[in-house]
Amino acid sequence: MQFPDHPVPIVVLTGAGISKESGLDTFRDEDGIWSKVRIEDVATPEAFRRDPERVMEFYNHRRAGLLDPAVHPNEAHKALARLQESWPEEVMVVTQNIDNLHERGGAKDVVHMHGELLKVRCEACGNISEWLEDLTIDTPCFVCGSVGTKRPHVVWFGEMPLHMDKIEWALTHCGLFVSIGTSGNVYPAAGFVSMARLRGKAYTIELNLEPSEGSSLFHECRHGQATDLVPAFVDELLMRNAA
Ligand code: BV8
Repeated sequence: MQFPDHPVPIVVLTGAGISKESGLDTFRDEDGIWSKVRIEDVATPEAFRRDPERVMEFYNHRRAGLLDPAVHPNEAHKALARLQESWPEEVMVVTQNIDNLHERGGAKDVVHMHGELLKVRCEACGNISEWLEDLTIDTPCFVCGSVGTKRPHVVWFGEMPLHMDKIEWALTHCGLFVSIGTSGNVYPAAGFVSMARLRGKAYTIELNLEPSEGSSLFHECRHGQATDLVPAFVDELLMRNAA
């Protein structure tokens, strides 16, 4: 299969690696988040039922980290926004990240399949609202007044990721699938490359620091830092289109 020779709809999947050079930790690298805390203690519905304060504290810490003035979108986030703006076909950015660096880098309509760190949800009334402070179990819902029902608006292990219908439709209709900064360990995102290849007949490319779990599934892999690879890849795409 060849790289598409005309503009096609693109789906870009991003993971923690794209935000690493902005100062946010990845999960499964040597010094990553899952080397310091156990998934079972902080990122499952069972953990939240067992010890909500511990889970709140984990996300309060990460929220404060994201709001640190030193954390900015990097050249990879900005390059994807440039691609969205200049590419004649749709460019859907689907992210597993719960940070807001794609939006701050200028990307539009970002699909957050694992939720958003700066939002909270009330399990009683379903209200989702922006949240920039620490969250405690005593924080009442300002819509329905319930106490003890607010939680981070994130998808934990064992929960259904968000926007799956929209993502699967896009994967089935895209001509190019690009996976950036993800280790390919977490499903269903790790299965998107196969879905794009088999259902969408897309050309598939991995841009990552090192070969991911599923790197053999891609037509092409480029390895290096996201801030080098992504701007160069976007320039290449836009040049091919201009030629
Ligand atoms: C579900 C919460 C049912 C938010 C996270 C088979 C099929 C389907 C499901 C399963 C299956 N097998 C197992 C499952 C269940 C499970 C799962 O996948 N378990 C794994 C561990 C085996 N999945 C689920 O429970 C999901 N729900 O499946 O529902 C369903 C079934 C079918 C269809 C639909 C639904 C829910 C998963 C959500 C989990 N929530 N976190 C938060 O706190 O953040 S997961 C967590 O991992 C983060 O969200 C993160 O985004 C995600 C993925 O990690 P990565 O982004 O890839 O990060 P990682 O550190 O691993 O890798 C970083 C990469 O970057 C590395 O390769 C590194 O080399 C690279 N890198 C580093 N620096 C750079 C760089 N690259 C470029 N430049 C750099 N500078």
